[in-house]
Amino acid sequence: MKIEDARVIVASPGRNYVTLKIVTDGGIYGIGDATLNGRELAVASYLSEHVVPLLIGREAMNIEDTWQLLYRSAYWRRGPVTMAAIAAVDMALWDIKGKELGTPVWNLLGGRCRDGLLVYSHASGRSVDQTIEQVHTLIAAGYRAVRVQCLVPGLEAMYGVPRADGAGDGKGLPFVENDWSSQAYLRFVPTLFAAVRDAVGPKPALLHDAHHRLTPTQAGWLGKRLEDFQLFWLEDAVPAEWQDGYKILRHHTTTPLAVGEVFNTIFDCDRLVRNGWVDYIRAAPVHAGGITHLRKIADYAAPHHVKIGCHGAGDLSPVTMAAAAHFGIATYNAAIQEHGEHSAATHRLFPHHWSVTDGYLQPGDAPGLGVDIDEDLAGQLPYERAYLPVTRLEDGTVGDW
Ligand code: GCO
Ligand code: MG
Repeated sequence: MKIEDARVIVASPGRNYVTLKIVTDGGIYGIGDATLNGRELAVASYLSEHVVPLLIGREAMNIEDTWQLLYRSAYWRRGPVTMAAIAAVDMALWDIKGKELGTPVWNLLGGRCRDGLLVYSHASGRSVDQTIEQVHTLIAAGYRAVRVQCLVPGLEAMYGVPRADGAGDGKGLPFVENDWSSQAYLRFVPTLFAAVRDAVGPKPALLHDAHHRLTPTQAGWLGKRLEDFQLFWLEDAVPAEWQDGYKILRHHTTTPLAVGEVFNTIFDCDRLVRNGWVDYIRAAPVHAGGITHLRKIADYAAPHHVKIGCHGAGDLSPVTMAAAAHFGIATYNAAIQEHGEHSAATHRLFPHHWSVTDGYLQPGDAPGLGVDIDEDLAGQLPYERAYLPVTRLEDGTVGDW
């Protein structure tokens, strides 16, 4: 079965998504997500200018061979743009293989090894009371795990919290800069978790995302103060370009640590995993080379007691959620999956068989990935330039978003 055509579809049902559709000579097609939030067109052009010409005429069933060819032939290996492009091809080829063989991708990955994949959703309030209310609402809706973010008193806007006018937390907007104070944040977060634990009791899993803003010693201070509230994890406490930051952090707290939504290969995870400096790797199928490469990361992590909890924010398309669902139901050390919100228009654009019931993600039984794209609708939703924000520290220097 040869690849006959491949095309890149960029559509914006409220935010931009980049999708690759690969069509075979037998008419079977597969789709893959290539969305890199804020840099979408770089991946779209990498795909259409450099990758698609290499795909035409290739055997569609040889996923590993195509993966290796795209990875090695570039010479300039790794990086988010390259790896998101390879990921899209990889997902589309798994989708095609499943359709050709008439079976869901999870079956091709070894079959189910759990009943459902635990998911976490987001509670994000502008006050502690509002945040607690959202945690209660999510638990009532069946979620067993909730990420808790709340606006730090004194700040106007921050990561993970809706703006004062009710809009998203700054993502998908023209470029904005928000003020940031790590000191105010550090003072506040332990009081937030004391209040939330008090309100919900010991059972619900609570998570928190520090979004790469702290130094190792600041993060150690925070992690230590959160120990009594038994977080499921503290995410991205420090940026991980310098992995030894996690070594320092690890020695200051027993709060479980998660990192890796910005990782794109196994090399980003290597020292963290090998040295046991983190508990969870958050690489996602879309940014870490697809199902093929994510499986290798998971297999490397497993004997080191490191689990996988894939990134799944709303800027990763429902195609990635499908890939994560198939991966997670069939991968022994997949522990949890983020379930970010998609707009109603996004669900319409990407009809899918995956679903979340009773706090668990189910991939469904449709052949392939069980997800599609409505190309007519995509044609009516043109790309809109959008940026992620940055922060400014009190003295005016640029901080981490
Ligand atoms: C998360 C992430 C996201 C990222 C976003 C960037 O944990 O869900 O931190 O919210 O900020 O995906 O595009
Ligand atoms: Mg995050």
